[in-house]
Amino acid sequence: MKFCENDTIAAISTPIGESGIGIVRLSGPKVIEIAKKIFRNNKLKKESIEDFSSYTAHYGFLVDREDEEIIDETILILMKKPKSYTREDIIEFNCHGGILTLRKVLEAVVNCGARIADPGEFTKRAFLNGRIDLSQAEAVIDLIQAKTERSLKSSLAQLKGSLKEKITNLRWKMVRIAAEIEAPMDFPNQDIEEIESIEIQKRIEYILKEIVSLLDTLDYGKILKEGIDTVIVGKTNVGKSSLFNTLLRESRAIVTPLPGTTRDTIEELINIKGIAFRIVDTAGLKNPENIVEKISLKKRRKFLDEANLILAMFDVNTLLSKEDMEIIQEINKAKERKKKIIIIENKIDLKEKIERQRLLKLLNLKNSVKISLKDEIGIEQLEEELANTVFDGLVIPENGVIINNIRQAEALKRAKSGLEHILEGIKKEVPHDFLTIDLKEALDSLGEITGDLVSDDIINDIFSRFCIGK
Ligand SMILES: Nc1nc2c(ncn2[C@@H]2O[C@H](COP(=O)(O)OP(=O)(O)OP(=O)(O)O)[C@@H](O)[C@H]2O)c(=O)[nH]1
Ligand SMILES: [Mg+2]
Repeated sequence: MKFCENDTIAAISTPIGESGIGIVRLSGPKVIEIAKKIFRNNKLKKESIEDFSSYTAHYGFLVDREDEEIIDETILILMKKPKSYTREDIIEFNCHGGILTLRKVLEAVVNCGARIADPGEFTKRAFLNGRIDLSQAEAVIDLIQAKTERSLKSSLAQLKGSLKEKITNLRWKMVRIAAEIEAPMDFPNQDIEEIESIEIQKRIEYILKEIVSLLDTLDYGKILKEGIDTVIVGKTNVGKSSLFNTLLRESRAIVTPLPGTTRDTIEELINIKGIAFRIVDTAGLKNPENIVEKISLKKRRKFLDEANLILAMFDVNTLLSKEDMEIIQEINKAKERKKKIIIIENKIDLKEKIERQRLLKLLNLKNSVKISLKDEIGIEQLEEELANTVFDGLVIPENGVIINNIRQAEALKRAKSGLEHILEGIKKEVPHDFLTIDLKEALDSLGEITGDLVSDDIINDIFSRFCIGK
């Protein structure tokens, strides 16, 4: 990705397709000059856009600069630097939403000297111009891609700078330690007292603790961001597709009294209690010799393998069958890779025949959730259970500061090992000025999270994940 501050960039910032309005956005030093060439007021006269106040909207027309032919009706919004998203002058043309019109507007601004923006380039400028740090830029991507209100809230917190604040605070504490170690050496005539090892140790241990608890939020952060891979398994006719539809609140999967209704797996993203579950409905298998069922079985094993959460369904109205036993076996195999499992007993509106204690023992679990999809009993409890199971054993930070990507985690891990090295050094009574080397490395690692010290490659990688126009 090239970056030249003298460029003025432009992009269609709204999704491509038919819509009420569409926005073409420009940022850079020449936005006013460019807009003057194509923006006319309602009497089709030229406007002195430089006199517009910042954050005001102006009705008019966009024209082709060659022949003054009208391209579209528009509302121009000017945001003058530095109080704009990129800290440069920004102009947004609110146009009609058709793709042809928007392309024509984009073409017109390019003909006047703008360059088409790379994906994420507006946000990259915001970062390079110091308006946001890297963790906030990442929050912008998360915000755009947020699937549930919970993940939206956490991205908003990060966008507001909660992680940045935390990291800056920890770095500041480390800088102070380094300064206190170095001061007596740098100013030998000033009688500055040397900091004691035990004091350094105490402070490093505190910082280390904070870093470890931040690292612990990774699993929670990733769940908020990416959701939970969930699979529904059970014998034919147990009600898998009925459950899938109920959770989705939509008749997505076909449900019939015929065993073997679902032939292929179906997958949907379902929002339950603010968490995104990627749920797969699998096929029950009646006679595994059948060629279709052979493929279905393979698929089921693959999903069991990949899922984070297994919903194991049983019919209370029947005894445990051969098919049930096979599924239990498959689940237990998959369980070795520390997955979470919920036993669901369906059809409690019918007579109870299931050997519950035996079932619980076979799957080595203490509880099951009892429901009737037909009479809609127990659905709310099941949804509670789903949310609780997902968050069980995870660290949910009270202050809302979380990390949610590997880049941030790797940087924290490097800082962590640097600090651990310092603690070892203190034990071995190495001279204090050696400690500052590790301290500075740990400082740099933390700096990578906020982007105070990162390579161009990392920056380019982060911004290339954006959509165009952001
Ligand atoms: N009585 C009763 N019937 C139910 C209940 N839940 C589902 N059923 C019925 O059970 C039958 C099978 O339901 P499905 O949801 O298609 O079952 P499935 O597990 O997807 O079946 P396959 O796709 O064939 O493996 C349908 O006739 C449903 O109406 C329930 O709670 N009580
Ligand atoms: Mg089905």
